[in-house]
Amino acid sequence: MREKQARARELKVKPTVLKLGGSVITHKEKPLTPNLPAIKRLASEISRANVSRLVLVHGGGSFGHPIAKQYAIEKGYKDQSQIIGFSKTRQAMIALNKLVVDSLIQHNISAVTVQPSSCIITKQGRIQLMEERPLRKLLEMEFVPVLHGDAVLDSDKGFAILSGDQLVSSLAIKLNAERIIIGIDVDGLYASDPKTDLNAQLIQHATPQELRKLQHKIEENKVTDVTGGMLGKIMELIPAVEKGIQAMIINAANPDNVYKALKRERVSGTVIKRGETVA
Ligand code: IP8
Repeated sequence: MREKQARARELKVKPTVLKLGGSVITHKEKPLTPNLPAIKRLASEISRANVSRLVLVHGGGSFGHPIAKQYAIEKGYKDQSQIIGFSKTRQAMIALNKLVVDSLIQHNISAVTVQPSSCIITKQGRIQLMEERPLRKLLEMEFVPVLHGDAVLDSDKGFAILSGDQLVSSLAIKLNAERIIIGIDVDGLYASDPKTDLNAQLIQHATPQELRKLQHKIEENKVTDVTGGMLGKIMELIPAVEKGIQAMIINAANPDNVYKALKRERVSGTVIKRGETVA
């Protein structure tokens, strides 16, 4: 009975899932270098927005990716020399997560880390098992759970890298989220790389079908991400969007964008939703 009442209460406010990209909270080109002013600013924006039922996920940036790449963790277990790399990748993510959560707490947000590697197992890199009960309970009690891309155990490959984006999509579906906000370091999804192409065009609206069609046109950016470039990350959102959850991709490096998106104020970016587009 109590369980039922709690579930009913929980459904009254659907959660918002916000991802802070690794390229925003770290200096991507300098290994193990956080962007502390950005972390602090984002914590302040999240605090000001004061959204109830918020789930935060952050990426790996220059903490998770270079180490995971060095030891080819995303390829799964091949030999013993990778084992220490798995530990180092996990530890780097814990270090980055601590900076994020410390800053959130300093801004009076009741943030609590939920380490994905402790509650998720993947199969060929895809989430196979997730213990979500602690997460639900945290939300019910108005905590802000903070998860992150992680090095996780994999039932086929031994281990794998779980991207924050796959996690966002999966969490949004499991928790019946209202919407997803993805904060990256450019204004949204472009038809070509805006960092190298001055004429790159921002895609303001897209449906999953349109994204699939665009897939062959959009250039993958050649970053050091072991979890794929921008397009791969965006494609991860499709299962959630197909369930009716709207996803918005915004530039979190621009002050106040995350605040505005959380408050449902106008922000330029890419909106991905099911059905007809106006673009
Ligand atoms: O930055 C990857 O998460 P992402 C996390 O969301 C690691 O792709 C450990 C590389």
